[in-house]
Amino acid sequence: MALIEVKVPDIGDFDEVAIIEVLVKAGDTVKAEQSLITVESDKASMEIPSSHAGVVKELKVALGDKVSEGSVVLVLESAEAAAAAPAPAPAAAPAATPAPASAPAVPAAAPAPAAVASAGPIEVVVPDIGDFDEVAVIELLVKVGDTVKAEQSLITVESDKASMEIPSSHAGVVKSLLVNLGDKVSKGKPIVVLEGAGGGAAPAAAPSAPAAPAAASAPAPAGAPAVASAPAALPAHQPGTPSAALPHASPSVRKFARELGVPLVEVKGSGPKGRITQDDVQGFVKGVMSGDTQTAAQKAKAPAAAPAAAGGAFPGLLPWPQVDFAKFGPVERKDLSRIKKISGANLHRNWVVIPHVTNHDDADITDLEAFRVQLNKENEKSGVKVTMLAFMIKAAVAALKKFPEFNASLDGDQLVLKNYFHIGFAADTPNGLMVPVIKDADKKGILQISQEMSELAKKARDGKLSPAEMQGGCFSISSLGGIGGKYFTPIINAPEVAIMGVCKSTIEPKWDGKAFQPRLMLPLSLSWDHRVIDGAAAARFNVYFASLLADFRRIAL
Ligand code: CAO
Repeated sequence: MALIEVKVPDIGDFDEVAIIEVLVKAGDTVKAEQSLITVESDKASMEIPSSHAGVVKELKVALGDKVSEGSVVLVLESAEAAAAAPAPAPAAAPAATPAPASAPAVPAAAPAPAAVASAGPIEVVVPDIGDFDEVAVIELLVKVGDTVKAEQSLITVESDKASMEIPSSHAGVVKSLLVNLGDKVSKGKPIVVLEGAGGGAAPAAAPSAPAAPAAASAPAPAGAPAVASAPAALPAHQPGTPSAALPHASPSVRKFARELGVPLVEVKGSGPKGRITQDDVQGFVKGVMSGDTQTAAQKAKAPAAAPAAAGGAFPGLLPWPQVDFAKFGPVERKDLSRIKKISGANLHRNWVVIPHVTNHDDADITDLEAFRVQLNKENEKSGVKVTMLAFMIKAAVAALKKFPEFNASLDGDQLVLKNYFHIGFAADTPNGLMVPVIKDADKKGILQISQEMSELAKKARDGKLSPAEMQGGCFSISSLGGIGGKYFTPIINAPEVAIMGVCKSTIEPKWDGKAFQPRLMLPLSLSWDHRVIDGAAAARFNVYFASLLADFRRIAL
């Protein structure tokens, strides 16, 4: 084990940048390139990644510290040979390194602003933004007709690990905007055309607070590309009047907000300088869901315009009860696990957004269970145990093939029909619910599926599932069969459109036309998205699924 000092790599012209987030703590295991801290200057924020994998032995920095190239961030106990590691090499931190090099004030591209104050049309281009080849435009900070000062921010761009504002090289009036939200830009790409500065805009001597001037002219969606790209995420929430303040958040928080469809402009930041943290975004989601998140603008407007809207997101709903539980008896408080917070937010969104319907049915698995028991006896030595879930995954593939609209996702007015068959299964873990995905289940046999399932379930319980192992699912199965119960309503795992819930099989008397026979019956609960699937199709899907389990030979038909 070697002790390695992880240092701030070359962060360009930035002399001293403030640490605004510390993303790891002593004892954490980090991967190479995992982000350790977020630093921020006036116009850019970036995450500083680890140059090595290892365990954090000691943190050498704290929130608010100023760091520059070579500052030691932490000491890592690493199995990697120190020699093999290019210490704080930029190679280990490709995304973080170049970003700020030119981000602050467009040194190369910016001629003296006053000199061009009255010139004709001027194209402002993206300056040298280091090694970044293509970065996405995530905010448009000006609109046609706006008067901008030199060095006023025009757009915000973002890569994986850094976001930066691109300032204007000149003062002037915006004649046309040459980029749109979501566009990819790189050095030299024209952003706006400016016409000679009017009035007092020319002496752009004070490129001070970057956010303020931009905000003054920020168009409605500024800072909230998430709203534009993911309107379905929090549809019940009525965005208020755009805030006058630019949202201040790190790239990872922006990404998190985008994934949840949270408009950052409406989130109140609790971090330094009003910075929005992940907790703020989560709090916002909770508030929206409980009807308790109104912007100041909405609140101000509410009494006159919508007196009934006390519930905010859900007009007419009472606010969430605020109870002092300790009044009634002893209590203790426990933080929700990270997984619970994330899965909770997703489940809540899915439940609120998707019009769920659940059809219940039963499958006669008497013969299949006998076959499964027999199979396990034969395979005792292999160590691979086959449970009913593996058969259900195969049955799900066959049913998806027969009913393709179940193997689909909604994308606006279009249905994306998938020609692959990746099946997720809900796994109960000490930290909460996870859904690993068996990829290409159509190409795998029962034994291989069983083996993969037990490996993925173990990884889930050990907290070792990679994001890739939870992505790409077409349809999910949530089996409570090993626990008990009869029927339940599983929540659809968006963007999938259906999920099969399964409970414990029991022996029940079934009438065969002459007498009651003891049959092993498996309760099925299929939840489906009524925007995509009709009740009749859902009933047919269930009947077909059950018929496959009743006679598994049908799978081969
Ligand atoms: N009926 C009766 N018995 C069943 C059954 C069913 N439908 N499904 C499984 N069983 C039995 C198994 O055969 C096994 O019995 P033995 O130990 O005697 O062999 C036992 O129950 C335990 O099975 P298992 O749960 O270990 O295996 P599985 O393949 O059925 O499930 C996994 C694996 C990971 C899905 C499961 O462990 C799990 O986490 N389930 C919970 C999923 C969940 O939380 N869903 C809710 C989501 S919504 O909040």
